[in-house]
Amino acid sequence: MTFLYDVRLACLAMLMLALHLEFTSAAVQVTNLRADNLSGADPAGNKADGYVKVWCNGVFGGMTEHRPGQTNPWWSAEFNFPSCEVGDTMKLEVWDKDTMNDDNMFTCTSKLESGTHDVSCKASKGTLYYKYRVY
Ligand SMILES: [Ca+2]
Repeated sequence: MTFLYDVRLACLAMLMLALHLEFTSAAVQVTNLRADNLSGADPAGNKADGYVKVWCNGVFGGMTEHRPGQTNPWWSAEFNFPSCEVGDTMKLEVWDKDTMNDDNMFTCTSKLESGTHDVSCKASKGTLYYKYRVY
């Protein structure tokens, strides 16, 4: 019986550890990135080859995949910031991929509030939408 009890205790300890890791692995999560009416940064009115770079409190979280020639792109990439929290600043830059030098089309910043939020950021070269969740 003592052995069985120890196994149960070990399982409980592992479960608690797993839950702890789950909660601390993503303090802020950014998902559901998409954009409307993106216009290319190049002359001659070409379509944008959009992608997005994401920062939280100055920490670079990575970038989305490219969406070549799309005016209303969406991105499947998700971003996690373990050390970000309420009050920190989220920054997203929308870029147009080019052969030589990529163009920064516009930048969106917002101060993080608790809970889950759908954010839209309208600029002259398009509108960016994303969702973030503070854990
Ligand atoms: Ca381009």
